[in-house]
Amino acid sequence: MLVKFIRNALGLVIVIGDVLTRWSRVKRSPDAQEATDKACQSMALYHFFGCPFCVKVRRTIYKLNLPINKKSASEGSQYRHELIAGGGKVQVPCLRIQNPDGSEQWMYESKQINAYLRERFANYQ
Ligand SMILES: N[C@@H](CCC(=O)N[C@@H](CS)C(=O)NCC(=O)O)C(=O)O
Repeated sequence: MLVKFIRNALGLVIVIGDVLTRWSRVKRSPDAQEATDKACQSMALYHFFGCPFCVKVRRTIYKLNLPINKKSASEGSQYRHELIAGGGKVQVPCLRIQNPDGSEQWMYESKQINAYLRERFANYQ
């Protein structure tokens, strides 16, 4: 109970710190942003609100100006079941990527997700 409270309080502090230190985000031409928006429709981020690893990925998503759908995987959420069914475990952040051939990739690890997003959207300017 106390541990949960401390964890939630710390999470809130991290989220507030994140929001207060978000500077500029990538600006694209209307055509490039449209292509970006379309590409993002094939992705979803499973996350917890106060998880520091999720904050790290959400910051990258914000900076790269990516309208990726965010799904809370907290206890009791329907998306938690989606995450387990698709990815195989409850660990966040997890990026679901739908490939053009219909197959899905469930990418865990904040470092890998950030590297993937930076590389994939580097040329969407
Ligand atoms: N190495 C992972 C760590 C991710 C991690 O530890 N996430 C925690 C939340 S902060 C988690 O999913 N825990 C499972 C749970 O709480 O059920 C990363 O960088 O993404």
